[in-house]
Amino acid sequence: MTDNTANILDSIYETVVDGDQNTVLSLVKEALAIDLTPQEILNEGMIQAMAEVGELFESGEYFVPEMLLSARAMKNGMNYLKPYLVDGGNKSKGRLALGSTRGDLHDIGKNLVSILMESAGFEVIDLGVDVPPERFLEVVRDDGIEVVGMSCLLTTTMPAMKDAIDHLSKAGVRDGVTVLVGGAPVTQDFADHIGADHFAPDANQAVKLVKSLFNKS
Ligand code: B1M
Repeated sequence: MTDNTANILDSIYETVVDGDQNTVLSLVKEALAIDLTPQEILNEGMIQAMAEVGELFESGEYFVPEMLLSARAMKNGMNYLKPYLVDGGNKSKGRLALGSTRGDLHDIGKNLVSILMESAGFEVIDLGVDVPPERFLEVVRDDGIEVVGMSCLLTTTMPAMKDAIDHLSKAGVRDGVTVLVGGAPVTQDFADHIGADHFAPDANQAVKLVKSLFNKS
């Protein structure tokens, strides 16, 4: 990595931490112009910056408004990168639904999973945030979705993942659907405990997993 590329990634990192959504956009454009890949920009610039924002919040230096500004800056950059990640010519390799579980308003990780799934050729039904168990059931039963991804970022919304899975079981559709869970507080142990089929620690692993699922079927 040259000084120039390292500097620009550092600047992207800092502008996301500062929540400066306009500067982040011009820096992302600059980074692409000097041939940094969208993945490098995301992973080494923006995602790492959000981890620092979390630490600043935890230590009492940042409050919700600052977190929101950083989230907006990250989303701005991510949206700009989307066309560089998604291959519009791809024929759908399979469909899945994604949502942040009930009570959870965090959607950056879920959106990243969604963008990378689309870039890998999958069709994504984005259920949004604060998704109740009934909505997960609806998309399985009424839209014939066989792979459902659930994301959560709060320890307090983790039980909602179990509720959603239990709801699928009670409705008698659990055997026909593969449930993938992820999000910062989620672990493989937790996934096993709530009866999810798979856990992915990040968006890339989630894509790998879904590719393997659809290749099998
Ligand atoms: Co919130 N927040 N937040 N927040 N926030 C966290 C999660 C927190 C860890 C911050 C902290 O204290 N360090 C903390 C949770 C603590 C806990 O539960 N133990 C927290 C809190 C407390 C809160 C509020 C309660 C604050 C308050 O109001 N007092 C509140 C709750 C709102 C609610 O949801 N009901 C709240 C609000 C917000 C904002 C709205 C301001 C904003 C979200 C904006 C948005 O998403 N549109 C926000 C933000 C930005 C954060 C942090 C700083 C960043 C999250 C993020 O976007 N990360 C976060 C701190 C942190 O995570 N360290 C924090 C970047 C993103 C790419 O990572 O989502 O983890 P992540 O996704 C990763 C993996 O987890 C994985 O892939 C991605 C990487 O490739 N992944 C999956 C995610 N989903 C997946 C699904 C999969 C597979 C992989 O398969 C389906």
